[in-house]
Amino acid sequence: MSSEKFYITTPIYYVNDNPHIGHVYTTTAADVLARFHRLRGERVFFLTGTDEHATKILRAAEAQNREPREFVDAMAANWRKTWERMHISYDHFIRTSDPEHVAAVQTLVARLQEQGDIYLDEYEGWYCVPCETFFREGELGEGTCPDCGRPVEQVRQPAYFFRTSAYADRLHSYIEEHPDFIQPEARRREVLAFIESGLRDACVSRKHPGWGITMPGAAEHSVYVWLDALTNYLTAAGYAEGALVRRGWWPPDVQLMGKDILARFHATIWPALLMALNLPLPERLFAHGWWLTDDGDKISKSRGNVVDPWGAARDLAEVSGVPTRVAVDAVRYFLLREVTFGLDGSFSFGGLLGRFNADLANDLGNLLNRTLPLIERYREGQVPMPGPGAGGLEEAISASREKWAQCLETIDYRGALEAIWELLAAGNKFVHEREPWALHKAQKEVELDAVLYDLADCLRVVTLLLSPFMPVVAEEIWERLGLTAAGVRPVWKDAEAGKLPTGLQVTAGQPLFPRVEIDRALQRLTAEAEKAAAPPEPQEAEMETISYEEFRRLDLRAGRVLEVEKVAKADKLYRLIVDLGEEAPRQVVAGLAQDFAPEELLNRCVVVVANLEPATIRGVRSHGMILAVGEEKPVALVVADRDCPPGSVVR
Ligand code: ME8
Repeated sequence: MSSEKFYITTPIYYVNDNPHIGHVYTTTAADVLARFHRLRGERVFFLTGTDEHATKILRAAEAQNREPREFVDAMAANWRKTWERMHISYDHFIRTSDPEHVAAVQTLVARLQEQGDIYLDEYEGWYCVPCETFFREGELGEGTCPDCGRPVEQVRQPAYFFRTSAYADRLHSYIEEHPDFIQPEARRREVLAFIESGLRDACVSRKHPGWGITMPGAAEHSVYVWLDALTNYLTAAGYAEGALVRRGWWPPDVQLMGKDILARFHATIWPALLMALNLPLPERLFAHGWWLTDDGDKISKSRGNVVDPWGAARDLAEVSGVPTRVAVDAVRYFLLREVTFGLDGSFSFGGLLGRFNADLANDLGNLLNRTLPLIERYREGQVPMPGPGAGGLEEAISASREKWAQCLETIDYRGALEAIWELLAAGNKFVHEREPWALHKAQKEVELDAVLYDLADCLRVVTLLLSPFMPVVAEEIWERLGLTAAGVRPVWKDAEAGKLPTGLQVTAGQPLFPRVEIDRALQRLTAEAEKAAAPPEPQEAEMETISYEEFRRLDLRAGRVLEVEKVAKADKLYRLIVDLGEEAPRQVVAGLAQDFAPEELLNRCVVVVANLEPATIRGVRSHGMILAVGEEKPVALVVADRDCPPGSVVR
């Protein structure tokens, strides 16, 4: 890793839907590394953005009757908003529809055409739209996409190909000779095996759907969305302007992504492209695992089982009483602490609350709530002079800092957080053993000064080390320690014992992390969710009349129920997957669990309010409402009396 500059990237995300916890995971992980390198005083370029030319995006826009341009503009704005809310400190947000990027792709493709690395041939095979991936006959799993299991479309058309095969041997040797290039190790071996199984030339164009970047010199073809997307890393570093060297970012130091897009794309086509362009390869590709739902399904936009990270933060804020900004930091913390980076993990709100109580309210909260109030009580809020006997936590501080830095250099977030928590444990043990209250009672003022100084100093180092993970919380503690008012900036070289200026005025304030009663909190959220999902109360009062135009604003559709399952710990709620004839089936949460057994709902043709504003109910996203009749329980379901194609309009 270069010591002067640090270029880090996330994948650029498809904008057919809003971000979910998986995207937040990758982007937060990148954010932590970016902040870590900034803390060390390096020049950092942190890139993220949106991938906008996919077929599924065109279809999502069409499904909403919107112009693709207007649709992607609105969606890209949502993604930026999410990154703002999640405290993501990106340096550049790239969109594949940026004119600068379109120019970069066309320059790159034209150059590869000229040198014969991109050539025209005929493609015959299959295409999976949700995965935006080409497959050959033998690669299909029972006639469906081998990656996601959904139906594929047959494609036979003249198409352009990139000569990946020509670089296979070079790439294989490169990966063997550079063991750090692809991580974790298990993924590196998978990639080597994938290359050994034979790399075919990649199809890099599609028949132009009227949306996407046009192939240079071939107006009837558009550039395949993956070639378009991968180029973003070059665009942002100055490729189109011929400024790659001048800007000095190239090559990326770390590229993060999920394991789904490593072997087929980032570890093969991508480095092969760079080899063809004679450009240095990224220093390191790190593929992390998947966040799964409680029942082991991958969380995915296309599958509709989205966990909304902002919703989770808001729920946490609601049940704990902390400001949402603090809750966001707690979600960031949870994501990187819960699972070793590289492995799969499963997300549950109860798990988040558990860590909130144990790690934040207890361990971090204890050190805070002991140190600052004691300084207020015994020293009128002024950090005392250290004097003789101070430095009792010096060893713990230096061990923690070393481990933390080493872990972050090797992209081990969990290890880095554990290092901080070891220091917290040492700090809490120190209070317990030195008993500042007893020193006060015995009027051992010099010793008390030393203990209070050491504790505040320890808290300062904890805050520095925590700041890449929980930037808002770190700012808050920094302020309470009086460091902000004293104009002290958090810098890496100060992560040592004894660097706390004396005479600072500290403020204890309210506890940052009040303990949450987990069972009560879950019950409360469930009750609210049930209320939100319950059929509306029948209206006694006379209803206002509405015009036909007003009625037409309701988008009522026939939907086929594909899956039904109970929402965990919610007696009345079902999570249903409903086919509305759209590209991806919808997920709807409905309060029908006490009225119907799942099999009574399965395959029924129900009526859905399709344009109801999506809501997150108990961390489960619900998009649409199923209509039912009646005040009496059980309610009756509104169904079509014969089979209708999903998506049919109800008038
Ligand atoms: O693949 N768990 O975009 P995408 C963990 N546009 N991470 C997850 C996840 C999950 N359940 N689901 C998604 C694309 N991710 C392309 C990339 S790059 C040149 C083009 C994260 O919107 C993970 O990083 O489908 C994964 O690789 C990425 O989101 C896929 O996002």
